[in-house]
Formats: sequence, structure tokens, C-alpha cells
Amino acid sequence: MRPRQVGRRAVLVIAAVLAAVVPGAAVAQAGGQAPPPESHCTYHFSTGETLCFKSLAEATAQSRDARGDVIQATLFADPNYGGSSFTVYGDGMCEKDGVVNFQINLPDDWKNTVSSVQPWGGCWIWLYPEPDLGGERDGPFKENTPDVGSMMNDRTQSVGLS
Ligand SMILES: [Ca+2]
Repeated sequence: MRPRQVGRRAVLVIAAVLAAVVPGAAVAQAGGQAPPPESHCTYHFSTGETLCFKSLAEATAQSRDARGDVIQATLFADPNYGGSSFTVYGDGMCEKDGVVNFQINLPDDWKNTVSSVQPWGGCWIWLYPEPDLGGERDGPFKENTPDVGSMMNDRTQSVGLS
């Protein structure tokens, strides 16, 4: 008998906690004023490291990182260079030799997200709908592009730089 009572009390406590939490969550959602948290991260080709910052300005403050990698591209989650950003530092400038010089598979939280892009370091940006430069690509994006267009919007999974 006793264990049963304890069990029932535990259930009541959990129900009370849920009742306290859920209305608060509903209110926060209904308010709708808080923007989604943005991240401004950099990927460093030479080390495989990803570092995150509070702003795009901080993320791109160094034109070369500690290993000498240069900025090659910045990808944005929203059109017009808005929302979260993902900046790629790679092992040198791109060469105009007709081939993709650098490539990166986007991390899971960046897949199917990119809506605008900025090339750096003499690179052109190619967007691919599958990892490892798979699928029918779009590009090259040679200049700042506030809207990558309907073909690749929110579909990019890997990026080539040429
Ligand atoms: Ca997007």
C-alpha cells in the first residue's frame, strides 16, 4: 500500500510542475516578440574547428585566423545577409583555374538553411543540394547575393569554392 501512495504523490508533483511550466511557455510563444537566437560561427578548414561569436562583426574581425586561413565565404540563414551566419576560413585564396579549390559539407544545423551568400578571398561560391558536392549545383555566386534564388534557397548541404 505504502509504495503505491508514494508513487501517486510523485505523479501529482510532476503534474504540478508541468502545470506551472506550460502556461509560461504558452505566454512566451503568444508574445512572439523575442527573435530566434542567432549564431555567428566560423569554420576553420585547417583545424576543422568551429567557433561561435555574438555578432558577424566579431566572427569576421580577423581576415586571417591563427593558422593563417583566410575568409573564403559567409553564408546566411536569411535573405539580405540576415539571421545566423556561417563564415568559412580556408587555406588560401581561390584560384581561377576552372576547378573547385575548396569544399565543405555543412554541419547538420546549417543544412537546408542558406538563403544569401557573400564570397570572399577571390572565391566563387557553388551551392549543392547534397553532401560532398552532390546533386545539381547552382552558381557560381561571384558577388554578394542577397537571395540565392528559388533553386537553392533552404536546400544547400555542401559548398564548393572556386
Ligand atoms: Ca533560409
